[in-house]
Amino acid sequence: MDHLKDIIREFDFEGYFVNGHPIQNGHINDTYKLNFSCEHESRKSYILQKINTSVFRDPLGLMHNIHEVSNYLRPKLEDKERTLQIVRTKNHNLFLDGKNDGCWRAFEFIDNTVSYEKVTSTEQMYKAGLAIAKFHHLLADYPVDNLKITIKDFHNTKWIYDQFMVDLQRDKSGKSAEVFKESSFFEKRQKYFGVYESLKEEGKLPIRICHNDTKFNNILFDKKTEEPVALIDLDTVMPGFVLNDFGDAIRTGANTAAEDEKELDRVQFNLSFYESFTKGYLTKAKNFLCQEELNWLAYSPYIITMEQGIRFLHDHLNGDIYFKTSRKNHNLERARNQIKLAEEMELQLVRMNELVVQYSSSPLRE
Ligand code: ADP
Ligand code: GN1
Ligand code: MG
Repeated sequence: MDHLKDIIREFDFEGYFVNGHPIQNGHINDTYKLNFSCEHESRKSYILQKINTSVFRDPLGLMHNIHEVSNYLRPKLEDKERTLQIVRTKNHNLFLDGKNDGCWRAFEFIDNTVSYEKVTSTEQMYKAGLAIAKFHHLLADYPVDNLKITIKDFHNTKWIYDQFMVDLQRDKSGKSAEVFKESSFFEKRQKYFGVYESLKEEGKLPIRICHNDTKFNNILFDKKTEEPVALIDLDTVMPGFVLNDFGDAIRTGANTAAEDEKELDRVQFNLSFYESFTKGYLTKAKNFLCQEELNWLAYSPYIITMEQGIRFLHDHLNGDIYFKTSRKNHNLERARNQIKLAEEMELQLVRMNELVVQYSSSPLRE
């Protein structure tokens, strides 16, 4: 951690720096947990992150969003619930622009919590569904235009697919032939990619403040009570479709294997986990979702799983410049994993939709 000492000194942390270690479960930023010693032998921990500025090109806009949203949420939370608390620099800035050393920001560490890489019970899914619905509900009155767009077209699946196709056809990397099977999978399912945007154009799908990265490990649960405590990783909080938040939590939570599991037989879709999450989410969200959101809810895990598969495959073609990788063909393996998961979901779409109808008491989609 010696190389971080100059960075650490710039932040308004309480106490004396004792030690720290990297946390390596995210694909985007470089994250460290720092431990400090305060008066009366008490300890305090912080999160220090190097913002990935190739992904987030406007760090000030990004920190503005986190500052805005967390401040808006904090007074509305219940006793044991938390949101990110930014630790400012000694110059009172929301982040440190270390020029050649990159951009850094810090948060209070949310203690006594765990994040699950793999979900182990229907209860965890149910509670996560409730927590995400609550997040949407609490932000429903927040003025949408106050937030910056941190990544344009972040969940515009059609745009993501089109960009992928451009690079596939250019074949700069010479890998296009190798991914023929995978790219054909997406090509055959293109009709799903522009649905939300078209509905928005027709005025049928509302834009709401969403998290946009509801990967299961972005939810912190209380170690003891196993209740959700916080939704972290607020880098992509911005206007969007709730369908993406619903879908992404299921994409990650209801996969029976890790996102990069190579043994594809292990990649199954856990329908009970889907049901529990849907039940939890709709318990709260059925009161504010519109009919078109309900119509597409069951399809949203399927669509975002394909979107994620395209993103991984595209990064493989581009030479792994976006998602962190730790082995050769890592992104290709992740893409294949998402394709397998999408195939598994495809078999269950009718049942998935029936469950939405059941838990929302909405009329059956045509
Ligand atoms: P990335 O954008 O790279 O995914 P995250 O912001 O999700 O980075 O952080 C990575 C991990 O660090 C999280 O999954 C969580 O385990 C931990 N973490 C991040 N922020 C906090 C926090 N404020 N309190 C406790 N743990 C945190
Ligand atoms: C990234 O930051 P992290 O690891 O929580 C990515 C998500 C992907 C996810 C796939 C800003 O999330 O969109 O779904 O990897 N975040 C960004 O694992 O691109
Ligand atoms: Mg994360």
